[in-house]
Amino acid sequence: MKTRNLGRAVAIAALVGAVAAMVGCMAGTGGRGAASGSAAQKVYVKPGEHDAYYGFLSGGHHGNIYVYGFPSCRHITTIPVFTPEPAVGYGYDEESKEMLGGRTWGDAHHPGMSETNGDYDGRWLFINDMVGARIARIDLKDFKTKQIFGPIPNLSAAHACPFPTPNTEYVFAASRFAVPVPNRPAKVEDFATEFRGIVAGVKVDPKDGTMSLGFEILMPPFDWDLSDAGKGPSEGWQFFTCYNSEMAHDSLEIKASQNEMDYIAAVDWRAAQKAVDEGRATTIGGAPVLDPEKVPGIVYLFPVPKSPHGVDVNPSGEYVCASGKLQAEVSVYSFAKFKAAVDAKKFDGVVMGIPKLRFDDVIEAKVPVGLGPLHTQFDDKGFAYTSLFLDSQIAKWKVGPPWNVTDKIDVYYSIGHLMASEGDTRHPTGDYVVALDKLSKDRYLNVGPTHPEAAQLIDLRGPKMELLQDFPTYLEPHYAQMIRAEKLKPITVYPLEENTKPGAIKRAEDARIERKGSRVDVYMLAVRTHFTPDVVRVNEGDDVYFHVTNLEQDDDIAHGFGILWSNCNMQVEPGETKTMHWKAEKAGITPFYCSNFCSALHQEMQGLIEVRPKGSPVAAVQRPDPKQVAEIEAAIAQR
Ligand code: RUQ
Ligand code: CUA
Repeated sequence: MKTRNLGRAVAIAALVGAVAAMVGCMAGTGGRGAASGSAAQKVYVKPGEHDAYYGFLSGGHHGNIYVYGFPSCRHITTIPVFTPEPAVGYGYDEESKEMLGGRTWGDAHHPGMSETNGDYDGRWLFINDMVGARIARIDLKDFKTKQIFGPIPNLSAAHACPFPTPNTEYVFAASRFAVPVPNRPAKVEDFATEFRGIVAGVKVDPKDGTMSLGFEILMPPFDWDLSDAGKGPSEGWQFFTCYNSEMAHDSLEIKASQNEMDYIAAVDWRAAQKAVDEGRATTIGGAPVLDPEKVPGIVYLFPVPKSPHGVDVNPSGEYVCASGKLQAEVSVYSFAKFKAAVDAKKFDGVVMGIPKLRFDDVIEAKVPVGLGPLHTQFDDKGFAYTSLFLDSQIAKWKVGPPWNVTDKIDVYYSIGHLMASEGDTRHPTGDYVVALDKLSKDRYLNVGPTHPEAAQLIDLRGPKMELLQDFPTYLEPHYAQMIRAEKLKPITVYPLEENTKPGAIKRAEDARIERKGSRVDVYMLAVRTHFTPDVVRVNEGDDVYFHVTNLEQDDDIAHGFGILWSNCNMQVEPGETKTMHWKAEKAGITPFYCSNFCSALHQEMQGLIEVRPKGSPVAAVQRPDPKQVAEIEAAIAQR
């Protein structure tokens, strides 16, 4: 016991010393984590100071996006996307409810930052819902989900998605599971003849990011897995890996691992769009679908060993890297060789109308990285980093002769994706890579059988990779994006003068309750520390729509609006108006209140709904007491 205490005292003394040294060292680093020193110093961001990077981690089957700061590895916020979120009322107010379309989950795998000239431009973040074949757009001006596009017709799940093109002309989706197209009754034994895959090109409006369907291509019934956009010399092409070229419909873990080679499909998206514009598509399920048998020149196949997973184009755009899950190497293809073979029409047969190239005609190098290679990212010094699921390692290798592995680092445990800082762009920064590990096992305090996911920050700046920090995440990041913080300039309030929502009011004297039949519209103002009106009279059976405008223009002063005994709650941010429906089920009194702590008198920010018996006489328009209105106006003027 005594020795243990002594050991502890020594440890504490050492720690105090270390912290003192650290504080000394940190002076002048701007709190963004030191470039040299211990791992602790490198992730230390002084209280009150900001991280150098934003990280956007997909939430997997939690259906949202987690925002982290790096190098501190602090979880900053969660952006709800495909799943309702009661704290902010996402999926509770009318607009977000409509966007979700009644669905309450999604499986979010691959966040994709919008790009200009192949680099992150900080405008939008796209994220797929694999299971629902949908793509969402988050506006990085306010970190809010603005559009959910889909379900994309004919597509059964969208895993190879969204992977934006270098100027965000398109985001893509490809079906993970083959089904009949159009979907109709069929026998699963007829998989090879009746079923099809689909690649979809989803157009992105360059001004506001609005997505719409550009084209679809009928593909063989393989399981389309991952994607990446060509850049530089390969710009204009989109690459997709697949497994199950065996076209098995059961026992896939055995039957889909038989072929020596599966494929990468290379789609010429400009040619595909042109073919649609020329009217060469057939409409299936409302989508313009191109059949490669009838429209040649839009897609080609080349072989990849042993059930590939990730496909990643290097920063210069010269090489396409793919890893067979059951092959201990990364296959590096030369885009120039691919293009030359296509131009020379050097084909090795055709698969359902799609010309196939010879492996030897396109391969540039085979890099022996280790077991279970999945995904590859890049730095600014000509190196690539490949995650090794089976070895639980990251391998660093040289892109270019001698194509050798120069370093390896252990990760804990079973890494899936990895994310380097701006590591899938034309100009990676080469600072960090985050390992997104599938299993955390013993790395954290035991919280029962549902373990957290494990992520690890690794420094790339030295000659050898260095593990800096472990951090748990909630279920379940797949891919992520890391962008330099200075590229994002989010707003902190919604300017009131730009609020043109139909339900918005900006003065207390405009607060009112209007009735048309059994529909009641409440135009309500929320400002510290009052709802106007705070007494609402309705009749039993009424459909009440609360349009709540938060008049604040100060940072971080959001008001909540929650109604007792109901499923109704939302958060209204400074300058924002939100609408929420509430059904007056039962005569009696129903209180409502501000559910988001906003001020010293937050607790007083409440009101009453007087629900009268059905058919009680109520005025067509009710206005709050003029004296109360005058008080509120005076209070607003004083701020
Ligand atoms: S996957 S572990 Cu959904 Cu992107 Cu590769
Ligand atoms: Cu408004 Cu609390």
